[in-house]
Amino acid sequence: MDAPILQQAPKYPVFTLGSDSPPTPYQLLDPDGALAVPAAPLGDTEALAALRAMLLGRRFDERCVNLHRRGLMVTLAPGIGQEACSVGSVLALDRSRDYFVPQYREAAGQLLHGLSLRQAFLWHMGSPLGFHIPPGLCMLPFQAAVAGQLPHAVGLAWGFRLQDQNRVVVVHFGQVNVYNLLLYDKVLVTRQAMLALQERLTA
Ligand SMILES: Cc1ncc(C[n+]2csc(CCOP(=O)(O)OP(=O)(O)O)c2C)c(N)n1
Repeated sequence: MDAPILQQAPKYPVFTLGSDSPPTPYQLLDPDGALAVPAAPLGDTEALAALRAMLLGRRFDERCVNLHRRGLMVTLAPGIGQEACSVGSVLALDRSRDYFVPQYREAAGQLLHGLSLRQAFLWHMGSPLGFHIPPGLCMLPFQAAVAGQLPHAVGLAWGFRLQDQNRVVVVHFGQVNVYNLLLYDKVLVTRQAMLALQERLTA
């Protein structure tokens, strides 16, 4: 993919942590499958490519679940039912320079962003080779430690900004990640890293 497909991102509702009101879902389709917005954000070709990527992710996860049930895989966190989240965000990226930072349920998006099926399978088989990111692939490896990917993604984005590089970093995380980030060690690690960097920059 040479250029971002979504030239103009739709305005998503912002959910403030601790707020009483639940977030308003952003819906493109109504429960009957009819278009709920005036115009489709993707053309037919782009929508088909997205669907293909989602189906590849679904087949990959289903195959992994089967192998896992037969004891042939180790850690497994399938993304079945949430393929659109990772595929949608990857569609907005320029694969040659923007980074995709996954947690562990984003196989569909990772495959679309350029991860090979072999590499994806290797990780689930417990091979350290699964963590090797080939040169040119703008992606960090899967992350099993909840919220561990967040400081990495922030550091990456910050580094690009300091170097005036016009690159986007997208990071995925689940609901519990937010609490891990706020309550546990990650916030301390991130804060410490930020302070150390600030010190170096102002020295
Ligand atoms: C640092 C850390 N603490 C605890 C766990 C155990 N653990 C594995 S998955 C998980 C829940 C994560 O939930 P969420 O962030 O909502 O993502 P989901 O798996 O539901 O997609 C926890 C607590 C872990 N992997 N890492």
